[in-house]
Amino acid sequence: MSEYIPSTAKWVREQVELYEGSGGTQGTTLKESGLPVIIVTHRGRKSGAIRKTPLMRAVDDGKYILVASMGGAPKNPVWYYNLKADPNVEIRDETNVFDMRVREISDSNEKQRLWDIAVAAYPPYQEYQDKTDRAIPVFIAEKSS
Ligand code: F42
Repeated sequence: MSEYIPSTAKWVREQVELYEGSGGTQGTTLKESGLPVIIVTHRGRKSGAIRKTPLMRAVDDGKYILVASMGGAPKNPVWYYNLKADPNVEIRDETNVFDMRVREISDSNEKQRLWDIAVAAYPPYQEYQDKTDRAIPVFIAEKSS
């Protein structure tokens, strides 16, 4: 069983600990925004370690939209590369945990459709995209079992 290596970002590490430690009953929103958050458990592509990444919850027809926004930073978050290397993830949505498989959306029309749903769920995504030349990647996560 690979070890879990927490995020290097304290606030992220603490949210994961509260969220999972409470069985998905606490720490399930983004700070004062009150907007819902999910936890994506994935595998480090170099370490093979278990990694856990909170993301905003955006759902389309039972599938989760994962937005590698990283606050509009010029570079993709590292978890983006982990998901590309191993698409099999676990998503915790409050008290529900699902085995899912992710795929990056490359079709521009489909990406725009999902992007609009994600922005409706978390409006700052649009500000992040507006402030960077990086095309913020979007994944869809579908139930694998
Ligand atoms: N980030 C988003 O991009 N989108 C969101 O919607 C979002 C929402 C959100 C809500 C709550 C919250 O607490 C955090 C939220 N975040 C959101 C932040 C998100 O959880 C991540 O912290 C952020 O996206 C940065 O992800 P990251 O994977 O770049 O994390 C860094 C800080 C990190 O943990 N780096 C590790 C380190 O040691 O530097 C490496 C992690 C890793 O995966 N290593 C790989 C391995 O093999 O283990 C190797 C990777 C490689 O290729 O080098």
